[in-house]
Amino acid sequence: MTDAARRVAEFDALIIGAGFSGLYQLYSLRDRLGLSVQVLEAGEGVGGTWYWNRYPGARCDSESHSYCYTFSRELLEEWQWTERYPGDAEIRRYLDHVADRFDLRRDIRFGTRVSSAHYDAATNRWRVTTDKGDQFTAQFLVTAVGCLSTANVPNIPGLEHFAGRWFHTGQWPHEGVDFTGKRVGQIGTGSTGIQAAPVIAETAAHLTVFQRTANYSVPARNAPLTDEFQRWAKEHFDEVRQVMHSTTNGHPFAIDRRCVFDVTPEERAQIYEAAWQKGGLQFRATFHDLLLSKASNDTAADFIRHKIRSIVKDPVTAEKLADIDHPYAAKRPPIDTDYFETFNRANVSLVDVRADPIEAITPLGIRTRAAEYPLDLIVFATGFDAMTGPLLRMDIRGRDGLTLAELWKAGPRNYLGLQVAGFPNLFTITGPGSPSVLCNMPVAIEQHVEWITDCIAHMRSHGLTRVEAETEAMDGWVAEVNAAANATLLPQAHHSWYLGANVPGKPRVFMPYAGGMARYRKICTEVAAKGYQGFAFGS
Ligand code: N01
Repeated sequence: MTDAARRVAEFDALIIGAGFSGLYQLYSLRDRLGLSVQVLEAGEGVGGTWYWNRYPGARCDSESHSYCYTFSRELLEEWQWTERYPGDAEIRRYLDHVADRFDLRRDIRFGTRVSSAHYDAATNRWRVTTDKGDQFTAQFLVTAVGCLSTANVPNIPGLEHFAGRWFHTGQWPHEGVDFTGKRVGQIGTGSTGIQAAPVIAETAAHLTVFQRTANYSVPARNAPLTDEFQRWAKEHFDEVRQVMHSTTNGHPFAIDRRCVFDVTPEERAQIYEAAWQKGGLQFRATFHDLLLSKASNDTAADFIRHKIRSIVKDPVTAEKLADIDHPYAAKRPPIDTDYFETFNRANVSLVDVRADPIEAITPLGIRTRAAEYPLDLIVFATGFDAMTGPLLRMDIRGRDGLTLAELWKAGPRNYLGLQVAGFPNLFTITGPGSPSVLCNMPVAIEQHVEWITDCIAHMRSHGLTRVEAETEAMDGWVAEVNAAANATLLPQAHHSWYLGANVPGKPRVFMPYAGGMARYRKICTEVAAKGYQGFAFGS
């Protein structure tokens, strides 16, 4: 093949990303519909988020028997998870197995980052360009880029002069990092930092955790899965899936119907204690109204603060950790293995950078207003330019050259989180405006992939070549997304990444759809049943 021939390759569909979403979308479009499909993936392997996030302690907060595909009975039968929560390496093994089992790799081009995607109305095709200058065209373009894949390294003056090494947790070196005997500074105490700190502390000479916002956390209680549970999960998978499809968050447990003040204070304390002992995100499911009523939420928040004070021996450190300024679960609630216990170690200290802000990174370490902390390594557990970041870092242009960046400059706008008016035949898996990050991700991903696949099948069987969200439907959905968030306590965490508040200059808009996965699924199904109401087709 000549260079010229190799450089413009034509497909029915292009998919950007080979994580959970991209793999299933490839399988669905290629093996169910018979389309010619190419996946473009920046990494050198499959896994998406899990390809990059290899930081110490990386583990999923969804329980393993629910953190998987459900579309294939054979796959469910043959795969065996080993722990209550899957670690990052086990998830990569799972996705490698899926890629091999369904022979997906032959249609994935690795080491290829998409830099631009432009819609050409004359041909009704997307023209996609990569960082290597290769070009592809396709009728359909599906972004499977993940919600948390654009690392956010804060712009702290002096980083370039730091004499030690630094890492962002979301771009962790594949060979690992040896902390032995090192003075380590960790910035960030979100889900990632809370997982990483206990593991780093095991080998580091000293770990200094720089905390800007104190955070709730509940023990994960991770453990190997017993044979009995593994058998049960396989035998009862239909029931488990039924629960996952009927709840707000797509997890395999129901949310209790009782409200906080339906029970006595003694019963409530017992319920919280039982959930604390059981561990995991179920803590959030103890009462129906935890995210609806501030007074109700306060009871859970107080319970956790009390736990923090009882675990952490130094009262000054305990107070800094328990001084939490937002409702419980209004930010994504972390779960942990010995996070608060870690602060009882002699080699771990906590710096409250809200009281004593970081001013600079020096060649020696981190300098706050009041002190300088000499360090060999800095770990940025500082999160992501979430949801919109992975889309906007590509130059996406729709009809008449309209850029996605321009359309979204005041915040994301789309219909059902799936399509944007002005961008025909572009589908965004788990895009902003869909439940995605508020949900057990594989549940949200399967629903989106299947909806997109059905929509394309509908088009092909009706001789339609173009689908596009209508502007009115898009505006209505943006209002719906705002209303759903405002009906909860979620927007009360003013510094949350759900609101884009962690990235300077990003519009403060609540991005995911907070109306619940089950409700969202119903809306999407009804829209399709009504002839794809709110979408315009062309041929
Ligand atoms: O990121 P985060 P994350 N100076 O944005 C702090 C998913 N996840 O990577 O809160 C000082 O939550 C920031 O402080 P503040 C999950 O959905 C899943 O931890 O902005 N500090 C915060 O403490 C999760 O929610 C799993 O004041 C700075 C931290 O850095 C999402 O990923 C595991 C700072 C960032 O917390 C993101 O979690 C892990 C600065 N300049 C993550 N900038 C599993 O299920 C930021 N911070 C496995």
